[in-house]
Amino acid sequence: QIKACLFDLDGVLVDTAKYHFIAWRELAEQLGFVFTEQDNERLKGVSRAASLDILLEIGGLTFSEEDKMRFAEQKNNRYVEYISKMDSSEILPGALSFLQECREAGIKVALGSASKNAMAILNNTGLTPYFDAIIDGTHTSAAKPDPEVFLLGAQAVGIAPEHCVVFEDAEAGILAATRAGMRSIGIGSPETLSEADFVVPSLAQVSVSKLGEWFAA
Ligand code: B16
Ligand code: MG
Repeated sequence: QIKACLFDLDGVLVDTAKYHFIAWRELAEQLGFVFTEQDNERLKGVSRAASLDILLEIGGLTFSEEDKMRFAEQKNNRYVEYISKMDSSEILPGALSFLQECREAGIKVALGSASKNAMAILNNTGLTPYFDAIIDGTHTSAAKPDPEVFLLGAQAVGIAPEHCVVFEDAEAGILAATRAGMRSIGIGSPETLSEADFVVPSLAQVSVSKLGEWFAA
């Protein structure tokens, strides 16, 4: 039986991937190469530092740690500019009503995001009050597919991993859920999220009664 829902942020509750993409593309342009939307897929769910390493690999460039820190900071400043303008209209379809439904059903709700900007995004979109616990990139030491972020979330809401379900749009996040001993629902396409227990296009296809059907045991 499901007693807690753990949500990834980017790609599940809000579409911040587009802002990450614009900010990374600007950096690539400045460094003299083209960064495509397809390249951007590789950065989903990946930490900021690891994202920069992938970007530089695509550009075939090597830099000192000092330069890399500067680039990461520059990208983040641009990203923060975009997310500072976000509001509730950028919450993805089905997210708000499902969060509400979870609360009414007494199911615990936690965030498990790699982002260090998660608090600003939740506050600007008005999502903060829906969460019993918020675990983000400022609380973790290991990135997905390490299960740390979800294990901390489960611990914070006091629910055992076998009663938790994770909602994720990234393959690394689904792996993290499995390694945490939790169920998982992929948000996106079944091809990229083949390890998930179930895959749906968005949270609009999810409800508390569906959870009961899917995870009856
Ligand atoms: P920041 P999630 C992840 O968020 C994004 O998917 C990923 O593209 C990003 O690099 C990462 O957060 C770090 O974000 O630079 O804001 O710390 O999907 O785990 O909610
Ligand atoms: Mg994500």
